[in-house]
Amino acid sequence: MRPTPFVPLLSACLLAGAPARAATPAAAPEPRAVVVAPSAPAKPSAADAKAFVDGVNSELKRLWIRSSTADWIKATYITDDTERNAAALNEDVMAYLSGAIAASVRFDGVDVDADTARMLHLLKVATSLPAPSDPARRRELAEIAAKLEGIYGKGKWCGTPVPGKPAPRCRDLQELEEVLAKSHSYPELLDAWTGWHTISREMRPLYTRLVTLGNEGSKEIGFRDLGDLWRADYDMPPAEFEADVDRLWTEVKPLYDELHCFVRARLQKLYGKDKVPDGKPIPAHLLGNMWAQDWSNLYPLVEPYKGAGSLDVDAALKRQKYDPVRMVKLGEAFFSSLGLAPLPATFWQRSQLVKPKDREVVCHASAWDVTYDADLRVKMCIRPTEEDLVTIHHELGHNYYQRAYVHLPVLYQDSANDGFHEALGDAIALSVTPGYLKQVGLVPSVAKDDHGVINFQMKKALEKVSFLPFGRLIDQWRWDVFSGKIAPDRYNAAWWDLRRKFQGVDAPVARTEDDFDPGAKYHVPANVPYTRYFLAHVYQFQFHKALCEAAGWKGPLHECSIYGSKDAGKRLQAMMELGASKPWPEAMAALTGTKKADASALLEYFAPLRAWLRAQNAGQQCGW
Ligand code: X8Z
Ligand code: ZN
Repeated sequence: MRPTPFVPLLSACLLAGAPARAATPAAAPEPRAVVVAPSAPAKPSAADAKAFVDGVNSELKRLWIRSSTADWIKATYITDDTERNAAALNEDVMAYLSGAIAASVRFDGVDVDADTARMLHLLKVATSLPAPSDPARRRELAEIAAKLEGIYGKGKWCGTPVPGKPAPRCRDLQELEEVLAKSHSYPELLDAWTGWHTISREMRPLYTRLVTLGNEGSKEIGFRDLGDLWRADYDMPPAEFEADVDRLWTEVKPLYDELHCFVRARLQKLYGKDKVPDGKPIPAHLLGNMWAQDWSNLYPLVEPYKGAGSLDVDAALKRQKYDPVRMVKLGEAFFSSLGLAPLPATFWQRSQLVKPKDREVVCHASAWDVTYDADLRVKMCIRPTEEDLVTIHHELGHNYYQRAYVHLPVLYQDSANDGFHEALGDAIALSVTPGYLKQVGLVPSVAKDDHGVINFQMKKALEKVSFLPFGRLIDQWRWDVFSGKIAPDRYNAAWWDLRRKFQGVDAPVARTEDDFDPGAKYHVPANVPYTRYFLAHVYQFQFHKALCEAAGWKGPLHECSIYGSKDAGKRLQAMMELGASKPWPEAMAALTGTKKADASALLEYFAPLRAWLRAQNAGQQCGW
């Protein structure tokens, strides 16, 4: 599925630009470029098939530019009008794709060249939300998709009114996230967590309908259900892909379990065993993040050796008065040091880097190429924090990737698989080491002793290792919802079953089927497939290791920074330029020399911390 940026229907976070896979809608009426067979259906030739995909590439590009333009406007200015406008243009894309996919069936069995065959396949998986061919149902689906993302973007928690007291101030997600990140007051955390989880209740009927209509659209183009379609975009049979994801999860789970055990013990000290019991999942609101997917904010609480290595980048950013533009320039400078060309002037004119005060926007970060023509943009609401600095590198990774494959036909304007798109910028951010931060003046010194190393590793593990089960479970829930294994009357209960099972995290208060907690996570209402991030958390360490080797690095993996290495930049560029033109194992080999996804680089990176955690946890009752 296409990575695309944002769009509601689209897949991804990288939105725009990448049109395709996964998302987009399509144009309306008769697919202009699709040649409909005349009455006597002569067997088409390979040349006919090639002409067909050429036509699809040009028509899709036209339609995607229109829809991603409307999506950009909507995401940066949510109103009923921009929502309706975006839905209409996405509906056009949906219509076009349905027609083009149906028309492509006539080339089944034709002996076409490799590129044509690949593009015919990519066309079928080009959207993460195929619509039914019935126009009324298609329109309904496009409207629901736009509406769901809007509900999330506008979400606010206005507190529980207390009779006789002034109404509490309404808070948006950013403000509530700030509470989750900073507060150690149990009731304050609980209020912010439960408050945010009220915004998604109204999504439930809309989401249920999206599932029905998305499944219908998927069946029409030959998939069992929408999850089957999502899993078909990895150059292997869907069942093999699932097995591969499970293999990776099994490889990394023991490391997660050690981290979970250590963090739970520290939380018990702070909140007491009545709140954080032995041998039980951790309450989800205590992990420093609204979704318990990134525990970096717990670092001050779990810092292994007080003060060893000064890693307070937040304080340095604030002290040095970094504004959003300067933070993005710092990210750009990293990519420039690898020999990649600077961002275009239009990036600075067109991006949304600061949260506008006068209107509703979707703050969830995304990177776009709105016109599939290196019209690169980032949409964020940047705050001066280390977390946002890392996200900036993540988003710029999308933008540099988009630019590298811009010369390709639009069906190839995507990453090798969606995990590649998500891994790129993260791999670069792994080079934001204490040594690099010192070089740019964001930490005063680098502690190279064992204590400094363990502290730095803990910080990285809180960000990366904590994420792994979350990345694994979101689509498990959706795959099961799409297949019907999870029925609507168990949406919420099944969600918490998975969160307990994979993350060892539980809801802090009883939940019911009036709640719709999956909708409180952006990618569910925005319909962005999520396994990509799980893959990316594995791939990024493989990429990092390969780039470090290209840069001639000889030391431990966690100390390597490729900053300034033109050789690493060349290796990266060569992989990115392939876009989606080759099956992903070939792109993996171009960068890393191996065709497989493999968690060994991640485990190598965290080896010092893992040994340390094991010793710390000795004698503890780990697990849940
Ligand atoms: O959605 C994102 C990016 C945009 S593609 C900001 N991420 C996932 C999330 O926030 O849940 C990056 C990490 C995982
Ligand atoms: Zn991303």
